[in-house]
Amino acid sequence: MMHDLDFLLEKCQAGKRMNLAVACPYGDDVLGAVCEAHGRGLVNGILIGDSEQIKKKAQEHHFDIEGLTFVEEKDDYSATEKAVQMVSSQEADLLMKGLVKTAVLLRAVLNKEWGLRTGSLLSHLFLFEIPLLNRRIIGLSDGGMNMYPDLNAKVGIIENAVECYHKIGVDNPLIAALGAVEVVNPDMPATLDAAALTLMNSRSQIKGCTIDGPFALDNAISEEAAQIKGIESPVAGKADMLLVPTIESGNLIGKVLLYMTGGRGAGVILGARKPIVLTSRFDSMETKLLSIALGAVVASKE
Ligand code: COD
Repeated sequence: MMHDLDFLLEKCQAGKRMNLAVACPYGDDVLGAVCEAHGRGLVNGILIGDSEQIKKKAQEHHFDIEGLTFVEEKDDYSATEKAVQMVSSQEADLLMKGLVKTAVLLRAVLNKEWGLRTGSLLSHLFLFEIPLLNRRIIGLSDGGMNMYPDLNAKVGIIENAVECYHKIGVDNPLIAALGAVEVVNPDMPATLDAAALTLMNSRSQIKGCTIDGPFALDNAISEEAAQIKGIESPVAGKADMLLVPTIESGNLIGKVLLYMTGGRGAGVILGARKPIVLTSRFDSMETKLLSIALGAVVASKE
């Protein structure tokens, strides 16, 4: 069980400095985080957009832009395209979303000619550090990209997450497939998928992790709750990652953890040629910095 996300900053600092291409960094949130990450030596920041506007914003907020690279692309679509192309041509090692709509960036990433597709499913993984659980780290997928994943997509989501866990040093992540209850109920498709995934894992169709489910959220994260329900499982109460059934359930759990429990997090899109750092405007500077570090650690191991 991991605690405290600061290890990501340490791992990132100790590794090779990755080149981070940021599309449209006009918001003070992303620009501030990139300047901070660059200043700390975590990444080399490449800012793609209207340079004048970016510099003005940096000046307004006293951000240090010393050493950052500027690539001039005034139009948002061209800047997004350029940022994606810099990653596909290996001029940059990872991508970050600035002040551009998530769907616009993701569509550019999925572009068949110059995007970052690999043939695998792309999915979003968020690692949360939860103060109420002694800063325990719990991952969650997918609350950011795949809306209503079927069983096949859930396999893809798990495989992406497992690869990421291995890269950050967790050799056998414990994955809880969530539903509303901890028993299989044929009227609740999420519980059927959870049972199928558990069997696929036990028959080595999905490797590198231990999957169990269905679980309700409480018995996935609390050993006491699991005990009260009489659930015996290596994952019950100890889950490293929660596989959620829909984007709404994942997004809601994530927002509760970040904004109602004072937690921090780190989120990236996996399964593309390189990781994509995707944060929301309201995320704290720490969450953005940790997300950059997570992306850079994953990129450095590819
Ligand atoms: N992985 C790999 N390929 C994909 C994926 C994926 N997750 N999703 C779509 N594709 C491919 C399809 O196979 C197809 O070839 C092409 O992309 C277009 O597929 P569509 O028509 O289903 O995709 P779009 O363009 O309508 O939508 C793709 C988005 C990623 C934009 C869409 O799924 C989306 O908006 N997701 C939610 C993102 C969001 O709003 N997140 C906010 C919460 S933070």
